[in-house]
Amino acid sequence: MSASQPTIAAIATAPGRGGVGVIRLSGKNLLPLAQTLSGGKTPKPRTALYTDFFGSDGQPIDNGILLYFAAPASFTGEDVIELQGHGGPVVMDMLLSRCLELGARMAEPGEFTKRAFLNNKLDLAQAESVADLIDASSKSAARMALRSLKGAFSQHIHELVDDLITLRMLVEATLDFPEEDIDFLEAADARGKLQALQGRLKTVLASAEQGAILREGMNVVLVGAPNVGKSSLLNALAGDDIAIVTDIAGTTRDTVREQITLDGVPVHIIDTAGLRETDDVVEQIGIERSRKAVTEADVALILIDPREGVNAKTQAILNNLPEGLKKIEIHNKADLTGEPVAVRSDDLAQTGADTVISLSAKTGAGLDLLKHALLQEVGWQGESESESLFLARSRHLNALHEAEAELENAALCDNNQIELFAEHLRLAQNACSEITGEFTADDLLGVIFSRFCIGK
Ligand SMILES: Nc1nc2c(ncn2[C@@H]2O[C@H](COP(=O)(O)OP(=O)(O)OP(=O)(O)O)[C@@H](O)[C@H]2O)c(=O)[nH]1
Ligand SMILES: [Mg+2]
Repeated sequence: MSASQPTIAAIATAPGRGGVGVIRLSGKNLLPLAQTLSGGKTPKPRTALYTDFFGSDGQPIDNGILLYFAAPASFTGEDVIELQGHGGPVVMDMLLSRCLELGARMAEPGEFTKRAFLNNKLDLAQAESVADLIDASSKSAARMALRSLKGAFSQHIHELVDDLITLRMLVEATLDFPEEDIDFLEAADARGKLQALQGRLKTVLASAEQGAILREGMNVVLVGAPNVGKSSLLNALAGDDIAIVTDIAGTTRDTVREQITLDGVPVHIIDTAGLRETDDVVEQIGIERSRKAVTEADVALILIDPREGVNAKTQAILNNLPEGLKKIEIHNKADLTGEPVAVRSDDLAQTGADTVISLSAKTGAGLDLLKHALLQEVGWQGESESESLFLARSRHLNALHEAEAELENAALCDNNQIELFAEHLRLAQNACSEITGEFTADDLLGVIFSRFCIGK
């Protein structure tokens, strides 16, 4: 990185009060700043220095621990200072202002990690896993993010890229000696090697797809006519009285959101106002929000009372469901209707759903069937495999799919299309390298790091 990078500073701990608050600085040649702040002491690298932190008037602002990491042996690869003071918002603000006075500027979101990436301390997939670890919403997600941070995902990508490079070298060598190209693809077993590569890519992709489910979770929306038991089902799934339940149609007026975890997979459930024509202004707004929630969902649970079947109200809802939305038809109130609690065949479906489940939100009978069906809808194969999964982002999946398509194109080339064969391999390699950031446009970096929190 160029020498002109300014010193950056940020409060690294969460806002609010805490026992300890940390301010982090990164830049070039920070020793003089450390000396000024600590009133003339010279910190030794990687050694805790207990000191007062002084203001410009020579008065202490706070006291605590100063840690100094000399470049390049630091998180960012630059000089890094951490000030561990008392974790109150006022003290932290005063300390931060003092750092700015001494020449630092406020760090942008993710800027520390971005510098670590630009100084080759982390590759891009590792940098992203820093944010994933902080944002992890389940233990398995946190475990996977940490494994990616330590380079497990990158390692698999590097191995793919290495194999691609080996195959490319082989092919490109042939391009230099055109008289040999007649049966080259057979002679050098280029096709066999390509097939092996395709197999490995497939394995990585499968792990990444499962990991993406854990990372993104799924959005489930409850829809249906008033009074069918949507809120009751939300409460049953959450195991808590989140939403108000009454026998008055139109009880739920606003969308109610709740997150649960099924087998480690975060599931965001949205209960909606039963869509119906109404003069009530508040309910109308709620219904509008319901419509919006539906557009963000992965899976819709369509609740009906099988005694009524798909009535006009339900039909109106069905007409407005987006194409491609996965649907499960729920026959609720099984305790009243006498339908056996079961997953039933989809030719019974009155709503075009893939699956029909009879259950009772009130007694909880059949809830396990629903939970299982939800995990199946998103393709989750079970927590037991999570040790080999990668907490992939859609960016990673897209790149892997692109590489997969290029390898397929390469496989289609015949013996006199070796240049084309080589070109597809090159494109596949570029796609893989996008994941680790060796081949990534600057604007993409901007997008990735801007989603971090400040101070990281
Ligand atoms: N017996 C029985 N009653 C149920 C069941 N599920 C819901 N109910 C009752 O049906 C009524 C309506 O339930 P809600 O959960 O409020 O229905 P809703 O679909 O959220 O209704 P709106 O918010 O008005 O659209 C309440 O009296 C519930 O106790 C069930 O499985 N069995
Ligand atoms: Mg309700």
